Amino acid sequence: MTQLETAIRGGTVVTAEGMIRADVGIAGGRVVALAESLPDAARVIEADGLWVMPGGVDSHCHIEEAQPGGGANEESFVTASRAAFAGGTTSVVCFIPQWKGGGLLERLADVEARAAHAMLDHAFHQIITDPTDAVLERELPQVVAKGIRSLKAFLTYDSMHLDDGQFLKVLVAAKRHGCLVTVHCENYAAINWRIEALLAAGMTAPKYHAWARPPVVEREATHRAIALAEVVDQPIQIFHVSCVEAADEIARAQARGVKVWGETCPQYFTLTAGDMDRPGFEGAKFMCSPAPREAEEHARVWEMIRRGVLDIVSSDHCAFSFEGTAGKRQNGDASFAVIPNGIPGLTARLPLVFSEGVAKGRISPEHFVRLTATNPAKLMGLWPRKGGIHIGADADIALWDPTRRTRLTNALMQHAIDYTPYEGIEVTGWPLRLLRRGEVVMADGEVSAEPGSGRYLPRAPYPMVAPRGVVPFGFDAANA
Ligand code: DUC
Ligand code: ZN
Ligand code: ZN
Repeated sequence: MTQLETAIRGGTVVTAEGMIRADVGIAGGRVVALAESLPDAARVIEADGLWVMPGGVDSHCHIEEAQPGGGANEESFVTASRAAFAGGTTSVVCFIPQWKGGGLLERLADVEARAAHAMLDHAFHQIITDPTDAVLERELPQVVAKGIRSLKAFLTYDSMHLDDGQFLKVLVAAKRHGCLVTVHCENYAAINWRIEALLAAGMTAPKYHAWARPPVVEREATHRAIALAEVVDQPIQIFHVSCVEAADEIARAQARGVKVWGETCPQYFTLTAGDMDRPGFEGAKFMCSPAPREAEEHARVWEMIRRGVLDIVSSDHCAFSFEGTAGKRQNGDASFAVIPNGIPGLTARLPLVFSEGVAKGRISPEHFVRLTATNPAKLMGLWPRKGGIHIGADADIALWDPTRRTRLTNALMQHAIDYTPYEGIEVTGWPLRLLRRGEVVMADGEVSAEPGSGRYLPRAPYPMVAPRGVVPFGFDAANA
């Protein structure tokens, strides 16, 4: 047998398929042995009473994303790595922006330079906001050649939204290049119309963020995104599904055989529209898009998770501090329409899914692993290297105490942000230790990785995002 560098002994290994009592042997940063009992290794980690689970894969995080007006998200690749490790996550997929009127390649170079400081392993989605022929024909092939195999489309926001014609162009380009398309689904015109009316009526407080973008605008855009993807025969993932109305659209399409996947986030089963109505300006701390819904929606989201309609839980970590020049209050107590959208969640994601899901008996431990590690790794083309504990996989392993109770505080998040929307929530289940490629990068909350030790994860073509070969009248307009 290969000489073991590390043996994790005495724990219960939890994977997407099952739970078994097994020791895990690690060499060269990979899992090389799974056995009832392993011989001594250079280092032995005792895991009696603990669950040995794959490190989390968070396939939707905004990290150090540069802004057109200068500056970048407060969360740097270093602080985000610390936050992720503190919560049991070892890999992320984050974003390369495109600014309207600009190209892809200059932004790619900038992101690569920033990500060189990461401790996390990381891959990228390419955001497309301006799908000109030059961008799609000359630049996109170079982006794909770098191993970037998912494109992100926004159907709302002034600075990012695509109309139907532009969205179709992105779908076609993705189909030609073997990429997944991920989509932010909300109706642009309807939201802007409601924002104008709310502001004109003097309804400016943070809680009106939810009033501006009710579930129907999410449902409509989800339906339209799926329909257009179906016309092109291009697989898509619907990002951050907040409500059953939108999830129902996904379920219907899945039943027709369409290749569409649904992601949700912890904010949609823990936060509510009522949180945005907290006294003073506090509500801004809970503002993200889509907006958190009424409390009754939480059980419906869980039902969609249980059914497998929503098969990934990401954080959509898109963090702005409350105070400070780039924060939620950068414009003072201004209207909801100018408060930056997004909340931090990289650290809290796994404990919240575990606590609300496994500890409350809504899902099995195996389902937890699927939602938070295996499914994102598969859908993003990172499997079998990431997302599981099997021979040959990177030894990204979290040791969980499934019974430990923890009250969430901002200090525990270890991010660069001055608040957490989850302050005070008590969770059951917590990661005590984390290995990234066999190296202990977190022990009892102490993060020890070196900046720059994270690896970029280029993605090769993968069959999961291949088109079905079903197009209207058998005529493939994307390849005519
Ligand atoms: N959509 C995202 O995907 N992330 C942050 C903000 C948003 O609207
Ligand atoms: Zn979005
Ligand atoms: Zn996002």
